[in-house]
Amino acid sequence: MDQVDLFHAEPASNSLKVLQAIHEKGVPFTSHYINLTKFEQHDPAFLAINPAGQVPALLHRGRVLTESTVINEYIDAVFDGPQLRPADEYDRAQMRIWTKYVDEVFRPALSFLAWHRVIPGMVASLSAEEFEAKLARIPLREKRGKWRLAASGGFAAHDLETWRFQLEDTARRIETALANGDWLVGNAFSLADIAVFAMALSMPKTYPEFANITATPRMLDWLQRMRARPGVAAALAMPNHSNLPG
Ligand SMILES: N[C@@H](CCC(=O)N[C@@H](CS)C(=O)NCC(=O)O)C(=O)O
Repeated sequence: MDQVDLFHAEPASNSLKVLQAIHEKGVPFTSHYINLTKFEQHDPAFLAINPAGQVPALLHRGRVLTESTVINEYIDAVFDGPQLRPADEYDRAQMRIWTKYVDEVFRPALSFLAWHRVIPGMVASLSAEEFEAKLARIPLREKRGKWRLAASGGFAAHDLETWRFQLEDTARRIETALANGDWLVGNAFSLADIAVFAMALSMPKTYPEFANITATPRMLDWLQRMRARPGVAAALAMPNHSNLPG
């Protein structure tokens, strides 16, 4: 089996998504850790890999692939090992509804709320000039705006409230899906579980008001089942240098 190079941050969020797929499939890989707290994602060396300045990025046979959801489907399609996409086309479509929901709703809500909590402290030690210099290196315009708003504690109250509603809905959705079986789609472990777990794993700690033994008992069991999988456990055991949000 050939190997891949993976550029990633902590085993959390989008990096954890791809780390789980790689470990579950047993794909040999070289890990390149990008330290987001040191803004290494904006270093010219990394921008040469991903001009958007974001992790994860995969290098396979001299070609780069970005976007964690796309990377995971590619890994599953190209490498041997257990199948992570359901064979049944309807179930595969259901899996994609989950991965789309994670990318479009769940992950942004979680990410904006985490940035709101963490970024002001992270940039507090920088002078205004140093902060502007860091911003100037960010290739994506919308990311620059996100940094600026988060750093000043400037997210609108109604947005913060909407993101919290979305997290509450997400916990309910997960709980409802698990009424049909041990895994989110078609009674088999899939990329849907991988994508949702990458974002949901800390919810019982960070958002106990939404994910708890009374409101979401099946979700809590599923989180344990996920952690018990050797591939997922190996992904979670990757070095964790910070608690930076995605
Ligand atoms: N849609 C992309 C999003 C990638 C993304 O937002 N990555 C985050 C880490 S989870 C990142 O690189 N953040 C640092 C930054 O944007 O400066 C994907 O799914 O791979």
